[in-house]
Amino acid sequence: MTAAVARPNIIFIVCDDIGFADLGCYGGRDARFGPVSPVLDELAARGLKFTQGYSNSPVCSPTRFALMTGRYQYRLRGAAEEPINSKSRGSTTLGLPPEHPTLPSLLRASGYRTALIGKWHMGYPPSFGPLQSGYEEFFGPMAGGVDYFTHCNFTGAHDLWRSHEGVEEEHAEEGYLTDLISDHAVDYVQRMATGARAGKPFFLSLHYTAPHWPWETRDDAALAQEIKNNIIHLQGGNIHTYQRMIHHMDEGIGKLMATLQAQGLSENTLVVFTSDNGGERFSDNWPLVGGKMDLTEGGIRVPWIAHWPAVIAPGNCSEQHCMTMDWSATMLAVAGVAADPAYPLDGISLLSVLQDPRQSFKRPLHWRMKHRSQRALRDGDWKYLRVDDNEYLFNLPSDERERANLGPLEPERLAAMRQAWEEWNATMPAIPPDATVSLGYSEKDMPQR
Ligand SMILES: [Ca+2]
Repeated sequence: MTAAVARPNIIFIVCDDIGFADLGCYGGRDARFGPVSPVLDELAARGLKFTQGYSNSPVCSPTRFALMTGRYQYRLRGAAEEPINSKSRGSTTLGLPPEHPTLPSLLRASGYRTALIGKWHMGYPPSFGPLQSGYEEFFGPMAGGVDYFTHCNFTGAHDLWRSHEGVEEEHAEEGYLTDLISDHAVDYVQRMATGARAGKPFFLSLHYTAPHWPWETRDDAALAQEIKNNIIHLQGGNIHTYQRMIHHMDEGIGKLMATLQAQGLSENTLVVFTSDNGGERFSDNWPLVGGKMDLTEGGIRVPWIAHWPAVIAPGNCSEQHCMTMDWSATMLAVAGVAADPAYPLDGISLLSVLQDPRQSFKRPLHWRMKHRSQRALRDGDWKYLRVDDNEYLFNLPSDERERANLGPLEPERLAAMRQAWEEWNATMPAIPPDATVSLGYSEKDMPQR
């Protein structure tokens, strides 16, 4: 970064369970009503789009631990839950430990204003919560999934919160959650604008629950009453509702971008958009296979869009390999903030790629899941994958769909990648025996491919 560019504001947008090809700019089909994501498509056109970017996990809360810490989530007990579920309310172990340095705590200590608007999903107060982990402000749910109208979680408990005098308090507010989150984000930027123009930048985590179940659009308040005891909503939904839910979020991001423009902040605000994991039952993950909970590409390859007119040239595409925690490192780098030496980052900054998309660097990426004993290593063109007791080797540029297993043709390469994965895994804590796996549905509920 040149000295002429002041430290940017940062808005990091994470949506929930979107598929690799749900957005128009990633090849998604139009909906009946037209383009699904015109705002995000324009953001990509005016910014930088990554085609080989990943989430740290194929499921919600582990990815969020990696985002917050800039480290492989396997280092923390709470992140071993696949995912944290509502039964963990009251737990003193299943959450993000408040003493752990985080992306917002490090930015805040360096002078940033910080807020989380949207989903937390890393443990419940009083032991855990966003205000204990670096955010000055919070509005949103603590759980992994809540109804868009009743704001109740899977157990039926009301789960909408806000910050009040430095602590999280339960908060009732009527409205469609996607719109509430957008409105609170717009309000936050308006309140921070004067300070931001005077050299006090802000970091806003904008964590939509959309397009996660239940399958409700802005017009479905009556449906929310019908399914209030069953928000996983296995008997409902369709691609049309699903696309509308994404569109509602896209509209909100449009309002936010217009607010940045009106406040004179759009030039030097880094806006990043991604998903916490791959797509769920109504998602389009084309051309990838699998989805949420899978280490096949459909579970972990996600959209990554970065928009920052002061630094990022418009209209480019990057094939740089990266995962969620690399973006944590990137945000610290653009703010000129060092990690805590006692908690060195596993993430690597992508700032050089943002500045010049022709740049790229070698970036091996590792994953593991208790669910089905999965493991994966992406290294260059190659991917080593294990699911249950089966091992595979894929050449991703020639076979993104992971159908042509080259393991039998290249046993030495497979063995070398297995060895590399095991050497990495030996540097991580073991998977705790009592870690839980929670599946939303199985083949009893709907046929699998
Ligand atoms: Ca998710």
